[in-house]
Amino acid sequence: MPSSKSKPNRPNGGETHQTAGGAVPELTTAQGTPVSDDQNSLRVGERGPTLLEDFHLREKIFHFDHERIPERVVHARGFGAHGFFEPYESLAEVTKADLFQRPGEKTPAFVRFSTVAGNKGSPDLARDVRGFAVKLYTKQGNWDIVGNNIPVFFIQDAIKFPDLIHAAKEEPDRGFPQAQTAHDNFWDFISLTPESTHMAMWIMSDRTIPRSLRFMEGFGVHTFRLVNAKGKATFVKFHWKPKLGMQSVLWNEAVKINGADPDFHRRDLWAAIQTGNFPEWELGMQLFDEKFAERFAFDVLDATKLIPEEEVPIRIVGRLVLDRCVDNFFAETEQVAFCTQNIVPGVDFSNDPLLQGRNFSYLDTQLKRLGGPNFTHLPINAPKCPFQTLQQDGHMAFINPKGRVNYEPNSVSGAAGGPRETPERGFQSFAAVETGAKARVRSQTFADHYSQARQFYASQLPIEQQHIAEAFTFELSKVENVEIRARMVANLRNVDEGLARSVAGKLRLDRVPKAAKAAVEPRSDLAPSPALSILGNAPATFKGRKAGILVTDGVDATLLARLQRELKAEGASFEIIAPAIGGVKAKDGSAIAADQQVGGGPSVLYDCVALLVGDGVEALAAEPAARDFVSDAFAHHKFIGYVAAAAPLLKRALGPAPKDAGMIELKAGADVAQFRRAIRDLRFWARSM
Ligand code: HDD
Repeated sequence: MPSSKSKPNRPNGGETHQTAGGAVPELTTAQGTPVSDDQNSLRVGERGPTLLEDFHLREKIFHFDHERIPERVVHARGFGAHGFFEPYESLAEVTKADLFQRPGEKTPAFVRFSTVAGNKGSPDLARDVRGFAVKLYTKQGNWDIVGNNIPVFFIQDAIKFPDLIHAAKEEPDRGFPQAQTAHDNFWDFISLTPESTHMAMWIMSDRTIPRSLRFMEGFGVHTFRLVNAKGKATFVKFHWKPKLGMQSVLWNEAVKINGADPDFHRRDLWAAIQTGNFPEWELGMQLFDEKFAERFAFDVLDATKLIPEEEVPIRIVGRLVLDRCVDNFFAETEQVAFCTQNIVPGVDFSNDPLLQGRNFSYLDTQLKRLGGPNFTHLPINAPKCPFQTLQQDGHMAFINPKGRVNYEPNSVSGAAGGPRETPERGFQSFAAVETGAKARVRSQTFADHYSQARQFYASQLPIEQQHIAEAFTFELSKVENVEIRARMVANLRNVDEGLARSVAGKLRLDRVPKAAKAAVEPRSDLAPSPALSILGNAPATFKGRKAGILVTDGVDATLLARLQRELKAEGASFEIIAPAIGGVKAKDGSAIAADQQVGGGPSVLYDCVALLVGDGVEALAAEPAARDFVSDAFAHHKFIGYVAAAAPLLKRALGPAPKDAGMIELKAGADVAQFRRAIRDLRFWARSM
């Protein structure tokens, strides 16, 4: 009888990867029993039935069967990283929160970015709000700022959240569309919910197609309170400002990125951190008192409104740096549980009805998702400061009280008596005085649904306004019911007549519908807020961005090296794209390695492109992927550096030489330096105007 250890018995033809003793860890079962054979199940004879007693097989399959946990009901697709927060100054005058007391002291942080509507496997460049959730492991407990990359929200009351999400997600009968708001149910709900109009403007702007998670702002959205040691409260809105500035892609690019690299955002964040280019945001606070809240044109408890930076300036108080990728995606990014209710002494809630509802939802959802009340024991969720409760047992309890006493009050003195409350240090709610009749009402101060939508639109540059009109056109063109399209345009008439007419025209509506009836007459006297524009606040640097350098055999190696040096000096990265992944041979005979084959490295993955081609250009120009590389870069307003030899490729991709100042011929080092200066504008917008 042949031995079960004989070489042909192994599926890979006999090669073994057994432990040779020493450094290689031994494979065991979950019970620690060493495994002798992980290739074959236990059977009777060579061709006989498998035995039920094969505990290794059963344990392995059993565990595999249960590998998935329910994905988040919203924000399922996300990507997280570790880092730290450090304050620039003491904020003791406004808050006693421990993390803001000592300038330069680092508080560990974990951040998870996400999209909202799509499932866990949906593409990164869906047009969607991005979640921006920050967990700060302070010395007085965990503080979660569970925010988004947009400062306002769709709805004013948490009771509407299930409706909003049902409408946004795939339709229940057919199970599609995935990760898109471009369908009937979403726009049906939005067009019937005027309070969402402001948010609709934001989601149709380029904010929902960010170029990188690193180039997004973040917002706490709600008004919160900070409370100082004397018990004095100050209202606050939280902002995260990216050090590398904001940047988005074009919709046409987003669609193509989703095909070329559905993991575009997570790969980008991973690569940046792994290469030591740690993304950084500054924490800003808009601080204001009750008096301001009373005189402000809108209710500060209404999450569909923002406070313009021009009205309450943002005080920059510290920075958040992400400097470490996760070791294990599931353990950290998937199991992290953010809860708006997680706050620390010195921070408090406001009465924002959306926030109040969220405070229930997040704790509740973790029970389903993580399977029990002990999710706080998981290393990613556990505080990093000492913590002790009298909670016990339940599924997977692995922090268990020792000793006899598990209740309070008790008469056991000292440490054996267990943890005790600390009135001085412990969290105390701000003693707000609340009165009023119990009722299901919406305050009249929440009733103006259009004025800030109008202000947002007026604050955009013409090209940004054009993108908004195009986004509405795209989305509403996917809506099958003409009445819904018209109802949305009727809402837009309260925002901007030009926008409404342009969208109506592009949808070819029979007629421009009458403006929707507004609960409160929209104001037209709100000054534009320049801070709300992305392009108006462009960063003027190519730092953190990526160039795509297309090469063929015969490339000028000196010019290539110069370009690479300039890009590095700018703090940018680059990839070499070649006809074959094996690379090319330069004019001087040297071998140039490739990062991408031209079919796998379309220009949508890069912020600018350079065409450093040589003899191989004719063959390259025959490839559709190479022509798309050029024509897409051109259509997406990217700066294009090229050498004279690129003429046949340019001609086949773009037709007869459409030269503009965004296309820079690279003859010598000086041109490369000029190219470097030009790409700091990120896009050559003049091309479209
Ligand atoms: Fe929410 C997840 C942000 C309103 C209920 N939300 C979730 C995440 C973010 C936000 C970033 C993902 C956290 C992570 O990465 O794990 N949500 C927001 C913002 C809102 C908001 C900025 C409005 C200002 N959310 C909101 C409401 C409700 C919820 C009104 C319910 C009443 N959100 C949830 C949830 C989720 C969630 C169901 C799903 C997974 C989770 O909590 O942990 O509880």
